[in-house]
Amino acid sequence: MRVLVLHGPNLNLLGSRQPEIYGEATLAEIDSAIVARGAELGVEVRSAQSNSEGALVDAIQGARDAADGIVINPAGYSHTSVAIRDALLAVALPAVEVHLSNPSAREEFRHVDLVAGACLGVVAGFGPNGYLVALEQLVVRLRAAD
Ligand code: CA2
Repeated sequence: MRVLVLHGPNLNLLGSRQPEIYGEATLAEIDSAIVARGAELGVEVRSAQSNSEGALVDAIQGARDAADGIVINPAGYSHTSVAIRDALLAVALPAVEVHLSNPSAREEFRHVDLVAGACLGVVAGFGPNGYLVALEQLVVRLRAAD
């Protein structure tokens, strides 16, 4: 079983800025924890980060032949991107959305999420642990569908 983990814009800055909102873990540390949990679950995890909407769309399209499911933190694009939503719907792979913070408890513009409706569910507000929960629940659904 193969899972693609996608991180959206600015998440490459994790650990260096705004730790009061996003925590102190770096993206590399988060990715290592996801890969380690994947290994425990018998799942091969690949991850990628991009600041570009088009690159994220390309990665989702590429996952059609390279992954069984997707964990995605679309970051700021969650609130604006019809293109990422359409890409997820087009590839029709099971996906789980993750947010480190809880966008519903933040500014009103973060309350709109265009990507969530293309996902099985959303994990938000639990910091890096949210990625592990998202991976675990994605794997539960993939195994149930086998
Ligand atoms: O809470 C999340 O995971 C978000 O997806 C993060 C996005 C934000 O636009 C969403 O509303 C919620 C922002 C990512 C910015 O990441 C930074 C990391 C470190 C320092 C500055 C920004």
